[in-house]
Amino acid sequence: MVRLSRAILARVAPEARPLAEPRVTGVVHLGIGAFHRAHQAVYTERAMAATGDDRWGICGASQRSTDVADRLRPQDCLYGVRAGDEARVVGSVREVLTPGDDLAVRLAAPETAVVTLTITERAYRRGPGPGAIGRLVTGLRARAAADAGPLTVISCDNLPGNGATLAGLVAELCEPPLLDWVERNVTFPASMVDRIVPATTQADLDDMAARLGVTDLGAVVTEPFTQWVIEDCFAGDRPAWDRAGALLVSDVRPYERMKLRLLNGSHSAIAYLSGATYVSEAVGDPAFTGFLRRLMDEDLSPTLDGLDGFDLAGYKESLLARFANPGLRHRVAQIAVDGSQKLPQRLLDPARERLAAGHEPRWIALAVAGWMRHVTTAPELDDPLADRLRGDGPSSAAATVDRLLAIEEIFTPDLRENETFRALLTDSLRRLTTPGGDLS
Ligand code: CS2
Repeated sequence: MVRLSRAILARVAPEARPLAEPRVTGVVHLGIGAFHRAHQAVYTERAMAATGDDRWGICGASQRSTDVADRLRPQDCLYGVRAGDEARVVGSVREVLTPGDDLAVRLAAPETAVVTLTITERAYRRGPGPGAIGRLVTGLRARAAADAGPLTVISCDNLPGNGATLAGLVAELCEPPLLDWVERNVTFPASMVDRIVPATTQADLDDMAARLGVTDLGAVVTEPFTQWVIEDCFAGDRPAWDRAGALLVSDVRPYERMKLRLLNGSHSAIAYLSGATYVSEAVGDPAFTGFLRRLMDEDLSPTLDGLDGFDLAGYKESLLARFANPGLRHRVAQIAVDGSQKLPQRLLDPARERLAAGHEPRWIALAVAGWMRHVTTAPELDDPLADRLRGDGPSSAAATVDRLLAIEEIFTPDLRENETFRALLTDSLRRLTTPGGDLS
């Protein structure tokens, strides 16, 4: 079968062809994985289609490998997105850079007005080596030297206050004159992104080929639902993302907390407790769904505020329906990765708030104990703190809880010293690791 490219687009059904053909690259994206291709790239394409403003082509950079470049370059950067039963080719990406390519030259181009990032939670750790944020700063330095104008840098990673967090890490890497330029020319809006995008499988590629009638090695499969809430503080020009369904608001925090805690917190609980292979399988079990409802209703929802008039009950029901989507083969193992970087904002912040208010977050403790069991027993652990998490051989539940609670990058002192929390964790871990243990 012929490979997808601009030259053969006429073979693709008209309703499945790209909505826009950008003329200029106006957006640089760091971390061009499946999530970006199914989320921001789709918003950007729709924004161009809605306005006819074709200056917002995307230059996507990979952080670690040449895989995405190898897949997309032969296809003129075109790729298909299937959401539910609808599949079509997205046309907003114009260029893919590998880790070895010169990203700074793109960041210093005057046509570039916006940078977006999906570099995953672990990229925001202070660590050795330049990393994605180092590459961004190198680009900012080139842009300042070229006097190429203002820039908006939007973190699209699942972290609370992601804009301010990124701004802080960038500032740490800037020398004073550059810092001064950044303060005057660059903004870092916070944003909340939501769309479930499982890793693409060979079966997904085969399915896309059957639907499009051409081979597409860059295809992604996602759900119909999509959401993007962006803090409205742009330094300069931007794609009309609001015309594509994005919400521009003055305060992202209420949305961000709701999504990080209810969606991502439930996801992590599923990953560490369900024993299922796929998320949909986990929520097919009424007893497990009962647990998820209690986690959301009793431990997580009471920590949310600023949502007056918002239908929180409806939101929670819609989450369970999204998780149950049988068309999404979302592996729990994909969610279980990097737990040390995910747990704090998803489950530990709400636990701390519940404890401070005098409550016992027992469902959160059960999920955290599930993570403790996972990190001490999983045959392979994909986590930047893996060596410290694993421990050295079997130990009692109490000893495991003590050892893991002592890891300062994950647990703040107030949680570590909270006897109620420690007892809940120890009790939960004991029951989880006792054959036939009762989780209710
Ligand atoms: C998931 C997220 O892998 C994970 O940790 O919880 O990727 C989740 O699917 C997205 O945030 C949904 O918007």
